[in-house]
Amino acid sequence: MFFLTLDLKNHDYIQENYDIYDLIINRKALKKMNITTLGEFILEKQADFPGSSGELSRILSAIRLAAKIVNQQINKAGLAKHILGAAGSENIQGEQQQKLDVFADEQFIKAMEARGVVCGIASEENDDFVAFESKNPLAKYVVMIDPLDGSSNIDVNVSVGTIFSVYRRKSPIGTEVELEDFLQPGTEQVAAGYVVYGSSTMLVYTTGNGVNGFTYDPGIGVFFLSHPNMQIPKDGRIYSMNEGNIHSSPEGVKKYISYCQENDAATQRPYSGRYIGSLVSDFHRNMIKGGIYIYPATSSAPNGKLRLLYECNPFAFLAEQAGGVATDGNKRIMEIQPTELHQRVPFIVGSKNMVEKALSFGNLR
Ligand code: AHM
Ligand code: MG
Repeated sequence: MFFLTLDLKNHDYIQENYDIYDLIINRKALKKMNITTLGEFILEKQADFPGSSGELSRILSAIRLAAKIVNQQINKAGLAKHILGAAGSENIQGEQQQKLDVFADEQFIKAMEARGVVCGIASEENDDFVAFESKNPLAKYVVMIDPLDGSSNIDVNVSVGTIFSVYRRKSPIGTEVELEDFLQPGTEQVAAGYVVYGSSTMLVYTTGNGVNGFTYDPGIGVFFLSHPNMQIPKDGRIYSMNEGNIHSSPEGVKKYISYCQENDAATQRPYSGRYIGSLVSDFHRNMIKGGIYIYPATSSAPNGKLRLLYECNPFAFLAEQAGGVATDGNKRIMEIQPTELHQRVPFIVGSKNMVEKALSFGNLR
């Protein structure tokens, strides 16, 4: 039995008892209340494409499932490390404790493989892509994933995230996937999204028709549509960069950051500096409030730090779908032809007018 407390009028909580079966058969009631679950939303969108095979829907469902499992583990990370695992490296069941990024990687890969809907997956955690001897030899999609971005933040109880994107394979269906299936420019993405494990857990994704965000209710294990048709404000007052790198950043970045810090009442400067150091959280905040995120080339990371395939392309797709801009300083991120799986690029993403202003200083990379 699950206890769901939904206010039928305000979407606030009131005392109502549902079990999961009630929740399923009461879809019509939820619709009347204007409440949509992620599962319903995926199916509704699939119905917009008559004749669709449903594979993409099943990929999104697999991501949803793995995200719930990862979310549950992240929420008890402090317990596992400091309390349950205090006696040694084993947890209370006597199992070896795993690093959460390895755990997350396994969950997403398992969920994809089990559903037989993708023919391969490339993960930031692994040197090479994994080819599935698929249960479905006709599987036509590949997935790129950063299973737990910013995982060093877990030790200090700061939000982390999962980032994913989906492409159609290039090599013939029925054959084993090849590197070229993964080395596609971001313009070829079919879907992209992220999960932010924060003060609430949210899943935000696009399939190229806008961006929608869903908030997780842990009490009943369901994501609800909470942020329909997300748009990044065209202007913002937040800049987000690891300023410890400023002296080794390109001249254009130095000038733009100085511009952000100047006093100017007309443009409401200085802007606020906000850097969580957890890309998913920094991006998510800027999506909602408006802002710019910059990770430039630096002396210690001459091509930037962030990975084109697992981090920059999915966020570029989401940003553009929400009215924002993503560039490496010279070129639209999504038009870069990848040459290797773990390729890094300088990354500037966010509110359209802010990114364009940054570009106007030139020499950003
Ligand atoms: P990771 O993929 O190894 O977790 O690194 C990516 C993270 C991003 O979440 C974050 O924006 C960036 O690294 C922070 O880097 P830095 O500590 O150099 O500012
Ligand atoms: Mg990462």
